[in-house]
Amino acid sequence: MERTYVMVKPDGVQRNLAGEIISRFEKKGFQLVGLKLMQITPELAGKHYGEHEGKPFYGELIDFITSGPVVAMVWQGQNVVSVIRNMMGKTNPAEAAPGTIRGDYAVFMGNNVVHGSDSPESAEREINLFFSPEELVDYKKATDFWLY
Ligand code: RTP
Ligand code: MG
Repeated sequence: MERTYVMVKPDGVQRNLAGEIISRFEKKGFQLVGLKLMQITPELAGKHYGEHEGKPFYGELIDFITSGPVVAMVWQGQNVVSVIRNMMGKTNPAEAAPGTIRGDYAVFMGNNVVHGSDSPESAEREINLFFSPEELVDYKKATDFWLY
């Protein structure tokens, strides 16, 4: 079953949106398999956002993502990577459609409340970066039959 790395960013935690964001993915029918509140170090931030090193917004991005605690999560389900990206909305909240998380709760590119892996390959890399295998829980849900 496909998995993705999702994170409520520091602005989302400060604005008490963690529960709302988790709730959307739960109601959609995805399964939570890993969850923790953590403070990202500059070193981990550099690894996570390595693809953006050298870009003009890189410094601000690292400062922002290390500015307060984040809620790190792993979600599982069919096509979970692309479906969660769609539920998040466009990177720039000003362009994100109403009904998406960024469309409903954010206005500014730098503070867009949520992260989700952009491909299954990124998901595997990011899950390994943020979670050890023992932190991920493999379990059956009684409702599996009613989903998908
Ligand atoms: P994320 O990785 O944070 O989930 O966001 P994303 O995939 O939608 O966007 P990405 O291209 O990976 O960019 C990472 C974060 O960098 C900031 N950004 N600023 N000023 C700019 O042109 C610009 N481009 C990107 C955003 O905060 C974005 O979430
Ligand atoms: Mg990205």
